[in-house]
Amino acid sequence: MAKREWKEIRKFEEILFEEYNGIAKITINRPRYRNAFTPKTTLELSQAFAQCRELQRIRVVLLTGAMSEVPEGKTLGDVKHAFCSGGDMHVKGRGGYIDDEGVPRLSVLDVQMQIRRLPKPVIAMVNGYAIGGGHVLHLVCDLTIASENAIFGQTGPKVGSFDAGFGSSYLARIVGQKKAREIWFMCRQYSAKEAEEMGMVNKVVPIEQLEDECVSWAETMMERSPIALRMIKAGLNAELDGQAGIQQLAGDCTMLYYFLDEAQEGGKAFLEKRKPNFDQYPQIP
Ligand code: S0N
Repeated sequence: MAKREWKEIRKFEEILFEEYNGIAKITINRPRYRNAFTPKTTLELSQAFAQCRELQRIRVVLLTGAMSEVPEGKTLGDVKHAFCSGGDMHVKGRGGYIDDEGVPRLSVLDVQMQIRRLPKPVIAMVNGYAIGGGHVLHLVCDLTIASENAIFGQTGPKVGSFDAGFGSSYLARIVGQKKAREIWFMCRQYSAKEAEEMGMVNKVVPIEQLEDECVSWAETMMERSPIALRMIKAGLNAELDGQAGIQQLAGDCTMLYYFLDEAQEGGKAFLEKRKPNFDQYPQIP
């Protein structure tokens, strides 16, 4: 693995938020619990994704989980790691995951929406277990690159939870209805290779090469037109997200329209108390 200096963007308690050459890396940092998320983790994830949207220098985001400690004499591949094992069972209560004020929350849903709506590519860098709500998190990312040791699966019906939103319907769009039902009804675990064959994973690499591979994909996408990528992401979402998806795509069209003289003319004419002259602009067939 190439040695690269990730620089901290902001300090959090349960995640790491770093950047390197235009790439942000968000790491769920609870390896003791296989990177299960609490309401604090999801709040911090939301804040980091919001900042990724604002920071113009950030072009691609990687989402991953902190690696477990590797004892002396062992290699990365000898040890179990996790991307994310879903909601933290220690704080699962009535109505959701209980935050420090005693309020039940399902705030990972907000994080899922933020990832989908972020106008920049998000790569899930899956370095181990992607289970339960952790599996949904990788699904909603634009791309998934996994290490050979990664394991994918759902546990909901075994442990008293379910995600019938993106975790089911978007899963079915990717792997098909029969397979999606198998994944949820049977609660089996699948290897990275099987996940790749199902179309849930873009590429599988040895764990030592995982970050290099993700950075290389990010760097390739950074050579592409950001607005082209943004519009493609919005279009792919719109096909599935109904009016909410059209709103997102239409919003991007409005942004582009505001760059035109034709749009500026309307506002200028209003302020100058005259009739707008839209005839001066080309009417392309
Ligand atoms: C990941 C698994 C398979 C790893 O197994 P392994 O390697 O044998 O490790 P363990 O010994 O099991 O784990 C090591 C330590 O980590 C703790 N731990 C693991 N996962 C969790 C977790 N999710 N919560 C809390 N602790 C966890 C272990 O307990 C162990 O600790 P110690 O050493 O003290 O024993 C395996 O760990 C596993 O199967 N984990 C559970 C996976 C799971 O079922 N996750 C929850 C699934 N449900 C959700 O994610 C809920 C989603 C949800 O609620 C939702 C639905 C719709 C809309 C919104 C939401 C929402 O979440 O907000």
